[in-house]
Amino acid sequence: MDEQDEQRELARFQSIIDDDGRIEPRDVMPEGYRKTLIRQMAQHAHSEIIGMQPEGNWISRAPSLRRKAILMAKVQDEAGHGLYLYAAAETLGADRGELLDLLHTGRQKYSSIFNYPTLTWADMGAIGWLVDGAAIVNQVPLCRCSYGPYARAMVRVCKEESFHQRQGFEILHTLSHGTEAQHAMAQDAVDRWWWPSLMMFGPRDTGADAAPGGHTEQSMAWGIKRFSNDELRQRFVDMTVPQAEALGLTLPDPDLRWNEQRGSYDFGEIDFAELFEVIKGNGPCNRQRLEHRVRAHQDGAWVREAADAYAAKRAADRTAQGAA
Ligand code: FAQ
Repeated sequence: MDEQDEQRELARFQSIIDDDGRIEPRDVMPEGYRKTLIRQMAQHAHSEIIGMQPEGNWISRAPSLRRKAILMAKVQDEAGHGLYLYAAAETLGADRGELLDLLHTGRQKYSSIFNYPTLTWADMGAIGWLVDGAAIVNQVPLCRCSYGPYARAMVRVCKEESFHQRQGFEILHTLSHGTEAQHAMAQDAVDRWWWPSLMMFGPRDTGADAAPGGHTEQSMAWGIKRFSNDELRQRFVDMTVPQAEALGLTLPDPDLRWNEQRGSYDFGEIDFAELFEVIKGNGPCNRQRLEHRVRAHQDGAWVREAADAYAAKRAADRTAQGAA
């Protein structure tokens, strides 16, 4: 493509963005747009597969067969979400093996939330209710992302996340209305997961707790992100407070109160120093999560080799059939 053609194609890209249309894999796009999408989608995919670990930890200890079956299905769903997202990143020319290598060597991130330990069964409820709840608030707008394959993957992911959120709510509801000890266990889990869930939305939009070189402004201009981190965080708080009341549980924030003027809840200061430490690799479980992930990848080498051998055999058979 000569320079003039490229300019024309880039003008076409901009007009699709301006008209709130969808960019598809074969469309010409600015290099920055492609790189931003690969970064975000890869981090998102990594979060889904690392996110299997905290809950996977409780599959063998679920309190009933029904709970075990549900938890296994949920963890399996997260693996599926990882697959949709890696496949969507591949439509931009990314190589899945290379993305995994970037994760395994700590050069690409995954969500901070999965670096916290799951200490009791009630944590399964808190993850479903709060972590999947936060994920839904963040991901529903991504169903309108300007990049078609990412937007379409998100539609399916969000449907599944809604089930996840409801099963978490149901676990906590059962515990909260059970014995005194069960209620205390549910409250303790919510106390531990509330603030890290608010951190999932990322650094603040402005001020001292904003990320140096943050991506929001450019990502919003490109229609990748539709709302800023603080806007989505506020939406999550407003949605969650009445649900906590319905559960009979409290949220661990003395500053949480309805603000009549803003028509939203005010909430206390988030410890962003903690978020930045976890993102840097210094959270409670960062090392354990990455080591486990690398080990699982190594253990799965024989499956990849068998799949390659099978594909090569099929290709050879087809060639032989064609020659016959
Ligand atoms: N953790 O300028 P921004 C799930 C990084 S849900 C770690 O705001 P951006 C479902 C950010 O990457 C969780 N790093 O960046 C599930 C950037 O670093 P970089 C996953 C964080 O991209 C539930 C820097 O800080 N969901 O898995 C975090 O515009 C239950 C500056 O930040 C998604 O990934 C964080 N919390 O906005 C699974 C959703 N926050 O790349 C299992 C898609 C920020 O410059 C069980 N992603 N950073 O080195 C997004 O919406 C965005 O990427 C944000 C960050 C909002 C996460």
